[in-house]
Amino acid sequence: MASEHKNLSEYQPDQIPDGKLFKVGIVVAKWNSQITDQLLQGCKATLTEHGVPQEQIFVEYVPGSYELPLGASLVDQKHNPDAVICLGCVIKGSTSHNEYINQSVASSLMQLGLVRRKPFIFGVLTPNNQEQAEERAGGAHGNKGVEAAVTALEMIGLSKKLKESEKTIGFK
Ligand code: RBF
Repeated sequence: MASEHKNLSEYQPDQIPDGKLFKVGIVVAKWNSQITDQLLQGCKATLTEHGVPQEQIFVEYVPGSYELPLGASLVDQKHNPDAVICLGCVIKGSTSHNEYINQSVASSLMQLGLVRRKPFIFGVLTPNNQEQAEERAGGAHGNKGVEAAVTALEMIGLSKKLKESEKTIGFK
């Protein structure tokens, strides 16, 4: 799966639902903050461009990416947003810590999404080095924070559309 060939930062804005009634939580890891700050900037700018009001975006910070799922769950409990976007950057080191962190974060966010029936977006970079991280945080490969925001908007749109259609099935 070569993500370098898929740059969702170049998406079709007219196909993204209007976010003026959407509430979105964002949880940001402080590790590699030079990178995660860029992801956050791209993410917030994209939500705002698509109409999500500033006061309906809730940003919280956690120490590292491993803490993202719990942070996301706490934000969900506090604000009941339509989606929670998790932003982090786990750079591969000389030990396998990155694999443990990435796998547990990915599977925990998937579980949260299925249990809570709302999107918990995996916006975690998993680069081999700093250069690859920079390329994906506003560099040659776009900004994955933008992509995380677009994914959240699309998934909220889908969820609202399906919930709306549920209401119209059956006797009136
Ligand atoms: N957190 C990150 O978000 N990115 C990292 O690159 C990262 N590297 C780590 C490397 C090691 C060896 C350890 C022990 C932790 C690292 N963490 C990293 C922090 C981790 O996500 C978490 O905050 C701590 O393990 C405390 O639970």
